[in-house]
Amino acid sequence: MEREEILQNIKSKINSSRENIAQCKDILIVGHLDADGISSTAIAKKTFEHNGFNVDYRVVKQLDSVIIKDIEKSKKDLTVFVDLGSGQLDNISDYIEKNKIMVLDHHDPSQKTHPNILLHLNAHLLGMDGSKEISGSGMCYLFSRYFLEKDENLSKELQKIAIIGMMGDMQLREGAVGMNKHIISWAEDNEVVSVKKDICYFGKQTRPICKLLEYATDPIIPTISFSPENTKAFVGSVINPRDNDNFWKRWIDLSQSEVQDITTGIIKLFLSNNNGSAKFALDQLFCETYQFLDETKGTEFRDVMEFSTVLNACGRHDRWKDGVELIVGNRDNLPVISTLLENHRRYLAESIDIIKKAKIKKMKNIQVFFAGNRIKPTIIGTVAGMALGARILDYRIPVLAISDDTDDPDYSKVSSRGNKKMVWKGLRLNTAMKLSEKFGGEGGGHDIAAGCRIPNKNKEAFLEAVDECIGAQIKG
Ligand SMILES: [Mn+2]
Repeated sequence: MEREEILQNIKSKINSSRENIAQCKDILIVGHLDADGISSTAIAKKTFEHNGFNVDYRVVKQLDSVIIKDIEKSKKDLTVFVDLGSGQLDNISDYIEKNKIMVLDHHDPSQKTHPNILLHLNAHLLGMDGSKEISGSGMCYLFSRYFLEKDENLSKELQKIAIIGMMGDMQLREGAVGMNKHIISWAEDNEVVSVKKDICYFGKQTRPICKLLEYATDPIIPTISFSPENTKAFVGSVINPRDNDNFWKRWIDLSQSEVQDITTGIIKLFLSNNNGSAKFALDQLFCETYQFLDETKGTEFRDVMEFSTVLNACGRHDRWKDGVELIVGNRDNLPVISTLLENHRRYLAESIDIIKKAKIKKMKNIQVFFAGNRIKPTIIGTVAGMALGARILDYRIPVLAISDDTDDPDYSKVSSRGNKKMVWKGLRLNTAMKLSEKFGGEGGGHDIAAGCRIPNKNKEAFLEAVDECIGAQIKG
């Protein structure tokens, strides 16, 4: 569908529910517990507060019956679900009978309608692919854009938050497409963000160059990744890694020719270790990167990838409130945030050690790691992805990491991770995780990273089915 048509459609949906929404005073926003959900929550909060509503908010891992009961106690005039809700409308029908709601989401929707659903803006129902063309934060931004009177400053702020959510939802991995691209172009026109092709690794603003390369995972740099000695020797052989004051240079401190020298050196390593052609190496190594122009260079908030990682850490360690405050511009809690990041890194390192010592079940096309209760379910996917990148696990096949479901002893949680190369060969982990539905579970996600819940009694059968499914994906 044409973009203008989609936007018109959104406008008219908002206009026809505007009066009903305006009659509500006290609002509860319920968002999803990841960087996109936290960004969505922040946009919705700003938007409603801007128009004088009383806003309360919370962020949840999933919208289940326990959470709904708890939400029901808060007795607000309107509940606004962001980055979740579209798919759960049938499950929460009792709640809808008694409470007015609205939903801003980009996940697969239910078609349910009810007079108490004042507005349901869903990417798919509007003709967009919610898995890559728009995030939850993007849906919230579009709502805000047409719900509020035009306000340049607020729009700039909200465009910025929308982009953090896109990154958090992994929709910018191959560059923005669809409505994401459109929102980013508005933000570029407003000098909110600058987009440039750069090395794809994490930490360009904050990590010393040796650390950035040592932790390079997707793609891994042959002989360099995870070897501090080799990394130091490599960097020292191509550039002077320290500046005039003897500080370690970060990626952003490098001159154009230093960037060139390092890149050429890395490409040579790829080629001499049989990792495909120079073009293939370059394609893997470079991607679109996004910088916020109002943030200080060298901080976690300048680079969108780093910013969204901060929010992820907030969500996963139960500090979502700090995350929301951080993006709405309250930086009083920065010491808390930096401690949180440090703890997050330590927790990841400890979890990697657990994987190193664990017994890995090898199947034909997947490998399985059983974590039990040793790694938090909110972190295990990240850890599994790192272990795959670091070649602690077999880097040629995806990993499924299985942990206890802390909410229900009869279930397990499965997090699966692949890498870019596997995706190019056809891997679609979201499709594989959706197989859980045949075994009494539920799941979904992205091609490169996805998850599900599965009843323990069907675990083995499910793993067999996934193994077969992924075998077929990669062959096909
Ligand atoms: Mn999302």
